[in-house]
Amino acid sequence: MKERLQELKQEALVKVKEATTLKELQDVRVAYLGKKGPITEVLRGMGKLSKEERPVIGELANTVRQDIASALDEKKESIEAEALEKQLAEETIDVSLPGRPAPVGGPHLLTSIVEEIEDLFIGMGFEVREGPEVETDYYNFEALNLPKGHPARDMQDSFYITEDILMRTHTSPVQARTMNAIDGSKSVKMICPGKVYRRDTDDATHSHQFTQIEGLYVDENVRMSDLKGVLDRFAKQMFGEDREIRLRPSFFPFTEPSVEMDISCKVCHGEGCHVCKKTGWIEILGAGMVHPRVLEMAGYDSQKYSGFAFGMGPERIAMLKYGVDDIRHFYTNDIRFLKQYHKA
Ligand code: 2U9
Repeated sequence: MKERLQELKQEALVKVKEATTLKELQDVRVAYLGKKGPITEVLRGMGKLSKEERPVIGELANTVRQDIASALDEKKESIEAEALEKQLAEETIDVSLPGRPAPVGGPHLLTSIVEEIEDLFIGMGFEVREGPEVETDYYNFEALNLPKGHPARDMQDSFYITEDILMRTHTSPVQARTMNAIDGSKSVKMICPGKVYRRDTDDATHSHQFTQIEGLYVDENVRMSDLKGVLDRFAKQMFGEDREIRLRPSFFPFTEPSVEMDISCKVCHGEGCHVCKKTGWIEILGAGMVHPRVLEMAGYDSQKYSGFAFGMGPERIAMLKYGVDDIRHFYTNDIRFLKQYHKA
């Protein structure tokens, strides 16, 4: 029996040595140390042995079991260590490799232009105010001298939500609300940028939703020459110090007198070219002195207070400044278009 046990031990140790995977190792464990294995078999046959032999063989059988078990454990550790080593080698990262650049975005052209215009007017003492895009008929029309029956209130031209509520068609209600809130006793010097809505069919120069920046300055003794000075500074700072402005008579229900402002054409310097349609001038914005009725409706004494107002479309400003030929570029967000205006 001694020999049989020694033989089994040698056999088992060879198989442990030969095993290369954890699965093979487990098979060896089951084959030699399992309940149905040869060592258990030997132990079972011990009943037939003499009293003297029994403890000797019992001890030997246990030693053999333990030797095989420790050989199995050692081998298991070495197979696991080898696997880990291999995994680490495969997953090695070359920290000296250059990084992959992450794409960097930038502000939308329209955002940049609006901020540039805001900064410019902040520099002249204007505050930036915002207001609701869903407006009441009163603030969008009535308070701006567009009484019931006025053609601009046509259902066909605006997005009405109810008979009395609509998407604002200009940012002027923000100014009307501000003037109302301070109850005609203080000066107002503000600009309001924001989205406006009109029922237009979209094309290269029209959009059903676009941006406006309007300005308002109300105080005692505000004159047309103040308006001209502010707009001249705006035009020069925005388009270049060599630009001239001119004011042409126009009409808006909320201003009287009303004007439209042109800037001299940079391409032909007033000679006339395709950009300025041979006139030498390019239309930029509308403006005027706030209509006394608008001042009165907001609670101001129009004998004591006067004001100027202006309105422009930043899309148009950006189109002229950068030669963009289609207003839809601002809203379709083609990255190839937008990327051109990301500052480095
Ligand atoms: C109040 C009083 C007067 C705002 C003004 C314009 C002239 C104007 C257009 C320019 C191009 C709109 O973006 S556009 O389509 N705007 O010409 N806007 S005066 O006048 C006001 C505003 C508020 C209380």
